[in-house]
This record gives sequence, structure tokens and C-alpha cells, in this order.
Amino acid sequence: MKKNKILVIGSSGQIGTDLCLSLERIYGAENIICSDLNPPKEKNHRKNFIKLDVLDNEMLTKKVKEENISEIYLLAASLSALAEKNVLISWELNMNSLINVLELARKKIIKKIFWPSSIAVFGPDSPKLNTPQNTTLNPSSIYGITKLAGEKLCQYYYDKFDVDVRSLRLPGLIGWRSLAGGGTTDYAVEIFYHALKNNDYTCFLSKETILPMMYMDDAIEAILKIMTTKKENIKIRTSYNISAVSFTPKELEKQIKIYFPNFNVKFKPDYRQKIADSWPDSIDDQEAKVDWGWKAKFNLEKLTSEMFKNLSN
Ligand code: AKB
Repeated sequence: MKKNKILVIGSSGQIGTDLCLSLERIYGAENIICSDLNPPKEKNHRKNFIKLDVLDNEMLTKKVKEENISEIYLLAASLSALAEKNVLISWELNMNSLINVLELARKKIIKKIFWPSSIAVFGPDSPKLNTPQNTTLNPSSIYGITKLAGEKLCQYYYDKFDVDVRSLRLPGLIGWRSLAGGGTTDYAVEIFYHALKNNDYTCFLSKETILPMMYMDDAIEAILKIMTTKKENIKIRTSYNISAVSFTPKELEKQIKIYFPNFNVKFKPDYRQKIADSWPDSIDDQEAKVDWGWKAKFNLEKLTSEMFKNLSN
């Protein structure tokens, strides 16, 4: 009998780059199919890379059947800042990719799905501090609207067709293996590259903009953990709040200056400021802690030291 495999869609992006490595380590590279429109930067990490457009439903279904895929991690998406510039394309990508994958599960071709939601589901009228799991959700960005609609679809497919789809409301992610792309929280990755290369950085958010953030290793652990938790323990089928750390660009600059005392940040807020202002300062992730034992490991000090250690290597 052919072994079940895992398909990662959007494997060359920020989360995919790290997640594929971990999945390959755990399940064996021969069981992980990495797919994207663009090939991975580090080819040696990707044994099984295929070029795949998730919006090409016929090709997606063909590949899933051919490779005997049982689980899909759907990471392809247009993030918040990019989506504001390309509303229709982003709507199509973010929604139709999810529908295509949910349909594969409804037809029992695959068994399990991971799909990331975001803190972008919250809006200006959600509580700012320790934003709870269940609260007012009126996102003002098109990205947030796609994520909220996606959460509702996940719940619907679970209730109606017993589709095992699991999801996390991810904050801004900070990792060293790849740059972020098209998000409002991207400054928190770019700034590290600038600290190493130049002595200055111009931040597109104001110095006091506080946002929820997470080191990539924590995010990967959360994804692996929620996907391996027993089905009956997954009580939330929209998407779980998860949280690690919250800080402002000024606080991050201060932390970086411990390593690079001459580093200097200028602040020139642009259109992304409005998106950031609509998001929470911090997140309450009680349900994730109780239901599947979530706990973040990296605070601002630890993530800064890990970033510099790995980037300078
Ligand atoms: C973005 O900034 O758009 C993302 C997110 C918080 O979902 N990083």
C-alpha cells in the first residue's frame, strides 16, 4: 500500500520555509511534498518540490491523488499590506485556495487540513488588551475580511461535513530563514537584516505601535502541536488565539542596540500604520493553553539573540 503523504502549499514562503524543514525531520523528507509557484531558495532542503498553483483545482486534485496526500498545510496567501493594493486578486487567492482544499476533504480525498488565520480578524472595535477568543470581529483590512470569512468556512465545513480543519490566529512572525513578504508586521524581520548590513533602518510604523509577535520556532511548534492533538481535544473550529510577546518598534530598536549600539531607526509611518492601528496590542490565548497545552518559549530578549546568532552564521 502507498504511504500517506503531507502536502505543503506555499512552501517557499516565510512559514513554509521553516515548516517544511520540521515536517521533513519528523516524518521523513520522502513523505513531504513541498509546493509553490516559486522554487525554494535552498534547494538542498526540498527533496520533493513541485510547482503548483493552488487555484488550479484540476491540477491540485490530480497531484493530491497521484501522491496519495492525506494532510494539507495551506500556507499560500496574500498578506495584509499586499492585499490592500490588490483587493480582488487577494480575495481570490485567500478564499479560493481554502475552498479548493476544504472540498478535497469534503470529498474524503484528504483527511486533515492546517490553515492559518491571523490577528487581522480583529478590528478597531475589538478589545485592544488581551483580546479574547470570542469577541467583536469587525476587521477593516481586506486581508482580515478574508481571514474571518475563512474561519467561518472552516467552522461550516467541520459542522456540516466533519472536515478536520485546524487553525491558529497567527500574530506577526519573526524568523531568520526567510524574509516576510507583504505583511504589516514585516518591519520586525527586516530590521534585523538592516542591523547586520547597515547602521540604520526606516520603519514604516510609528515607534509606539504595539503589536502581537512570535518567534518562528514557537509558531512551528504550535502548528505541529495543534495538528497532532487528538481530534476530540480541538474544541475551536474557527481558529485559536495564540500569543507569545508584544512590543513596539522602539522597544525592538532598544533590544537590537544591545548588539549594535550605533544602530539607528527612523520612523516614517505609511499606509500600513492604519492596518496596525486596527489590530490588538496583545492576545488572550487561554483556550489554546487549556485545549492542547500551548505555551510560547521565546520572549523579546531570547528571540533577538536567536535572530542575530542565526543570521550572522
Ligand atoms: C501580516 O502582517 O499581514 C501578517 C499577519 C499578522 O497575519 N504577518
